Amino acid sequence: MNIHMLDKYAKSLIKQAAIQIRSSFSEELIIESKSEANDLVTNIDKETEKFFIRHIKSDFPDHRIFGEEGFGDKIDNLDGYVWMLDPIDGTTNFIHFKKNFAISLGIYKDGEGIFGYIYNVMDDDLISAAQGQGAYLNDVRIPMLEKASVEKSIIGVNASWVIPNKFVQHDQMIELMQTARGTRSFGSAAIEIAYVATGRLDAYMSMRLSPWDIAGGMVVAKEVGAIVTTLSNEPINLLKQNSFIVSKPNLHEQLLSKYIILK
Ligand code: 2AM
Ligand code: CA
Ligand code: CA
Ligand code: CA
Repeated sequence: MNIHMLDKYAKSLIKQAAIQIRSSFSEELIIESKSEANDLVTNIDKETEKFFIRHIKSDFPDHRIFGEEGFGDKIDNLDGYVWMLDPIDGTTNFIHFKKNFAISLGIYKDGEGIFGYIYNVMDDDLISAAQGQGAYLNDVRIPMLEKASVEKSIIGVNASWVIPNKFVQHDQMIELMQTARGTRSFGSAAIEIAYVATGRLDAYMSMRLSPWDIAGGMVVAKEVGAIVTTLSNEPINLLKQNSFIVSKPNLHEQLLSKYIILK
């Protein structure tokens, strides 16, 4: 299969999975807790991951899958093709709002992002990117990002930033909140990265994300000129959890130099 067919195949799997997720609303949801009471998973997260794995394993036996719910492979290197999948990013939104959740998928080859997808299931918006080929919102090319000042920017952050943390001094966080035009929190890292890529948010940051939350979004971000690093301005390591910032280029520099000052 050539690389263009792989892209079409991945998009088709995403759309099929989404149809199953939407139709699940007519059935009773089974909700369980994972590591802690607020860390939820449903039967649909698991079934969706299994759906992808069943197809990928059958059609690409030498590809590996790194999925949140653990039905894929144990990944300790990025050799060959690795599909990084979050079957439902924003499970709490899925359960409570029945919207604002996404299928997040990155296809990597020897550690390089080849394809990235973020599919907002209920909005029917597919953000996709192929390495070196630009990024698209459905069939429309997403323009390269332009500059933004802190004063005119909307920053994606969630309420956990008010809790003392190792990434920012409290005073600097207050100053950032007072200076920025606004903040937003959408409850899905993948959707928030997609919003930065499409210019709706100017930056998004999180203290801890997993590879499947960000792998697809990183391919998209690169294609529109967004900068992605950890909050310590280091490259992301897709084999472990990382702190995370994605931003318009000049804003990334301003945020890290002026506001996000490691303790
Ligand atoms: P999830 O819905 O796939 O679990 C919510 O703020 C965002 O953070 C979602 O993208 C969510 O992904 C992710 N998230 C939730 N719990 C997390 C955890 N314990 N570690 C890392 N990311 C988490
Ligand atoms: Ca989860
Ligand atoms: Ca996730
Ligand atoms: Ca998930």
